[in-house]
Amino acid sequence: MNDPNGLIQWRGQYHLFYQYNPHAPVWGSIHWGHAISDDLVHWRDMPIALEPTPGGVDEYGVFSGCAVDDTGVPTILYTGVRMLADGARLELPCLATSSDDDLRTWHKYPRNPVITSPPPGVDVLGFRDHSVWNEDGSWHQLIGSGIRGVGGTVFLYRSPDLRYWEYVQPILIGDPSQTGEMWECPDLFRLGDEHVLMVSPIPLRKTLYFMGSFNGHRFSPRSEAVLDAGGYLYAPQSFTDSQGRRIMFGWLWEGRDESAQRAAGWAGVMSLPRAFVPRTDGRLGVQPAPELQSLRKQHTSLRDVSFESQVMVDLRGVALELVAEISPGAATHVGVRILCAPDGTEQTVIRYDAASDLLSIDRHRSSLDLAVDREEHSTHLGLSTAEPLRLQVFVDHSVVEVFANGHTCLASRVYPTRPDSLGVELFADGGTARLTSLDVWEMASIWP
Ligand code: DQQ
Repeated sequence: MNDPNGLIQWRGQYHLFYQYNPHAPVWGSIHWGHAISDDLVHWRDMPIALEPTPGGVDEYGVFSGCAVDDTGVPTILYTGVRMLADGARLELPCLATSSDDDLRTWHKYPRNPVITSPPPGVDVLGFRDHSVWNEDGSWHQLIGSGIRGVGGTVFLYRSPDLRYWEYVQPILIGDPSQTGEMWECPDLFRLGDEHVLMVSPIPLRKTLYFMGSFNGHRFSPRSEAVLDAGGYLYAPQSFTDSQGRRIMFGWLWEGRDESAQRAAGWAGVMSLPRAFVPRTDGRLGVQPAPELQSLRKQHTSLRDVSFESQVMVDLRGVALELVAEISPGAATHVGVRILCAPDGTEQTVIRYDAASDLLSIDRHRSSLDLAVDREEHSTHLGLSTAEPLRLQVFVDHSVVEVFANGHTCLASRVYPTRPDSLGVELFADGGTARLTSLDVWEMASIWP
């Protein structure tokens, strides 16, 4: 699987569609897979929702798109892709509707594509992926693109009925030296008093977000940042649920090579659902969906401990949630080691460097398999002087997701080889740190 698609809460159920190759665990022959959940945690696999139509405008693939409620009719806008004789890809917006409550069956609009070409006179690098919403009685659609030699861009269209679209203009054009040449998977939403625009630029291999204002035809960015600094999250999509929350999923790609993916028989996972929350300090607030707490099982905790060197945690495992609040104090580095072998030959280190204010995931010793990714990823956390490090870490076999201080995320992939690489420990280097609280839970499986 790759990108999340068509996120929508319909008749009380959450629907997660996703880019899916049913034939092999590598990218290709793109269909839409489908899963349903009542609680964002437990999912039911559904039959394939959309497949390429031989001889149709999407015969090469049904690429990414989104879902909307068209006054009671669930409607998808996706990218239909066809190969041209010269080997170039023709990417055009297509529409499909469903008439069953589980959104199992989709009917492609017979007059697809709903937009027959990119904006005239513009030399585009791609024209795909959709963000659609209704405002002031009219439908708005964003399409990801890039203008050759100019930069990544997001085009805006408007429509009275989702079928007839009028081109408006680019809402934002990036600087190719900073933000890549083509923007995949644009997603625009309001959060508090501001707007957030996410894009996944080629060739950056990470997702950027801009915070700023959208006035109906142009987006004015106030700030720009990386959505997840772990190096694995890409092509996220968000939607508003019935509680008014803005929930996001992202694709986490693999950190092992194609032969290992073929041997495993699968590749790619969804991130945990994340909720965006407005903040007053100008940053984008992100937290794991609180529903995940329903998976908490066996628990251990520690309160108010001063420590230097290690503190062993008496819970071990490959499916854990850890919540810690640590004041570095005199320590130069503090953090947590997970998936540790008893002799330390395998371990993944989540480390905060107080002097440089860098939070990192260090995978140099994550796996004895030398073929998997092992480079470190880090980001500035922006802690103020007295602010403690607040970590929430989810470990799920090869997936590690770190949430820090309500605004910083690093998702990573690790592949320990030893069955006893299960240990958890806190550490402080170079001085005494203070642990205000630590809670660790073993997490239940989401599968019956
Ligand atoms: N994945 C899809 C595209 C999108 C890309 C194809 C991003 O629609 O641009 O599988 O990962």
